Formats: sequence, structure tokens, C-alpha cells
Amino acid sequence: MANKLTLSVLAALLLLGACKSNTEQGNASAKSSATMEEAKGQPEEAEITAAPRVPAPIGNRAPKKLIVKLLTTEIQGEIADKKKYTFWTFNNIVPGSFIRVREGDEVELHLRNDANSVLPHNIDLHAVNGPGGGAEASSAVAGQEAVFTFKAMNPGLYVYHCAAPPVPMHIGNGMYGLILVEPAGGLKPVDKEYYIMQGEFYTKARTDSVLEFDNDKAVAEHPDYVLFNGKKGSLLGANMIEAKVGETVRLFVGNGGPNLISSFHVIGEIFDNVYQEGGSAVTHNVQTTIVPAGGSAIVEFKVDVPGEYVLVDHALSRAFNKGAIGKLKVTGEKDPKIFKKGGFDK
Ligand SMILES: [Cu+2]
Repeated sequence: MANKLTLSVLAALLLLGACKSNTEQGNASAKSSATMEEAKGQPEEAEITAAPRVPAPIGNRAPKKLIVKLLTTEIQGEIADKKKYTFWTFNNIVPGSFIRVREGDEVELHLRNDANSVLPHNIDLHAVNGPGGGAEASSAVAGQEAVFTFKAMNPGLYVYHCAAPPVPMHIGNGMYGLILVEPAGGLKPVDKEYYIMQGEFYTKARTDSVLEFDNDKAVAEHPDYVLFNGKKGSLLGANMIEAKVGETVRLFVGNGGPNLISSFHVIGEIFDNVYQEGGSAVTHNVQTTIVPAGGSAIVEFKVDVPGEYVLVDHALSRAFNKGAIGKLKVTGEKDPKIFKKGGFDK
């Protein structure tokens, strides 16, 4: 604990030092010198997390070499209403681990296909400049590991997914996740960051309690479930995401599809900033933002009033009938100047 604390203090001091030198040099020159610097030194293993958590911000560091390890698996888990489903996953979770790197980082990606898998799997990262986003270079049969290296050249929030045939089936079974490529200098600090990824599931009964992929429903684009983070209720009850009044919240929102476009909305909030489609263009004061199949958006907002805020795909039958619903719980003091029940004070 003491060590951890010491490290935190050291990290804070280093960060302060970095900020100070940034101010002295001016942001423009700091950015260009960092961008020019080639990744040096020994590679480090990247921190990766399971939704709705995300790894720590990159901050203002130079590019470096990172190793990212992913495991593809075919495992049974609960999808909804006590029904099981055989998910195909990256790192045993849907969506797969959140990967966070910096513009200019060189990434050595290890994709191991679990020995118990039936099918070959691979990964196409939309953050990659190269054939298939790495799909062919990472193709692995059961028990095999494939490795490829790429340079993260374009900042943004990118989807990754399995691209082994039949691709809609691999994605439809849950093989997708997000990789964030932070710009030089990092994203502006916020108080809370969360990882939410939508995907739809096309199912038929294998037994009374186990569902499996239904290709006819997938081709017709008629899902039984449209879900956040691979499970009905993944962001409800004890699993709600949280913030305090006055905090800024950043949501990294992805859409694995495989077919539907999401109309992402938080009931009772307005997005102060939206990085449209996960790119570099930022718009303000947005009510609902499009998250394309195979695409993303970053949304940011400050929470002003306590309560439970409902996250939905505003194609609302998906939210209220098929599962695309979650909640953000905001605690803290009420502010009757911003919102209150009843009329003006007399
Ligand atoms: Cu696959």
C-alpha cells in the first residue's frame, strides 16, 4: 500500500513536471517534439480492462513500444433472463478488453486462440493501417498464437473485431471491442470514464436454457436482443455506472453490430462534447449521437443534478424490449436552480 502510494505521488510529481514543461514550451512545440520522437526502449505490456472500466489515461508521454495480449475463446455465459449463450470472445468478455495506446505507439499484438476453440479466429483493428486491419496476419487455429506489429498513426476511438468467416457470425457471437488511440498530449482529463459497447444477438433455442446463433435472423437483421456490454442488465442495478454531482463523465461508446446503427442517448443529459464517430471533430450540445455498426463515438458531459440517468439506443423498442438500456447513477446535492419539481418559489 505504502509502495503504491509512493508510486502514485511520484507519478503525480512527474505529471506536474510534464505539465510545467508543457506550459513553458507551449503546447504546439511539445506536441510536435513528442510526435517526432520515435518509440524507444523495451516494450511494455499494455494495461487492458473489462467493460465498463477503462485503463488509466495515457497523459503526456512520448510514443513507446507496447505489447497487447488477447485470447480468443468460445465460452458459455448468461445473456438474458437466465438463458445461456455460447459467446465467442476476446479475453473471455463481451465486449473484449479495452486497449488504450498513444498516437505513434508501436504495438506488438499477440492473438492466441484458446486450445478449446472449435474455429479459427483473428482480429481486424480499425486503428491499423495495413491489409485487413491485421486479420490475415493474426489468424490462429485452436491452440495457436499469431503476432503482428503496427504503428498507431491516427488518433481516435476504433472498433476491433474478429474477421474470420463467416464474419457476421463471429461478430454476432460477441467478438468485438474498442481500442483508443489518444492524441499526442492526451485527452483532456475528466472525472469518470466508462466503456460501453452495443451489439445485437440473433438467437434460437438449443435447449430450454441455452440459446445459439440464428443465421436466418441475422441475415434478416431481426435480433432478439440488442445489448450493452453483452448482457441484459449489464449496466443496471448493482452494475450501474456512477458519478457525483459536478463531475465530468466521458463515455467511450462502441457498436459491434454486426448490423444495426445505434442512436445513443442519455435520458436527462445533453452531451457537452461529442467526438463524432470517434474521430477528431468535436461538436457540442448534442442530444443523441449516431454510433455506426463497426464505429464509435466519445461523449462527454457534466452531471449537475442527482438521480438515475437512463442510457439507451433511442430506437426505443431496442431499449425497452430488447435490452439496450443501462443507467448512470448520480449522487450529491440537489440544485433547485437547475432542476426541481414544482413551480417558482413564491
Ligand atoms: Cu472469430
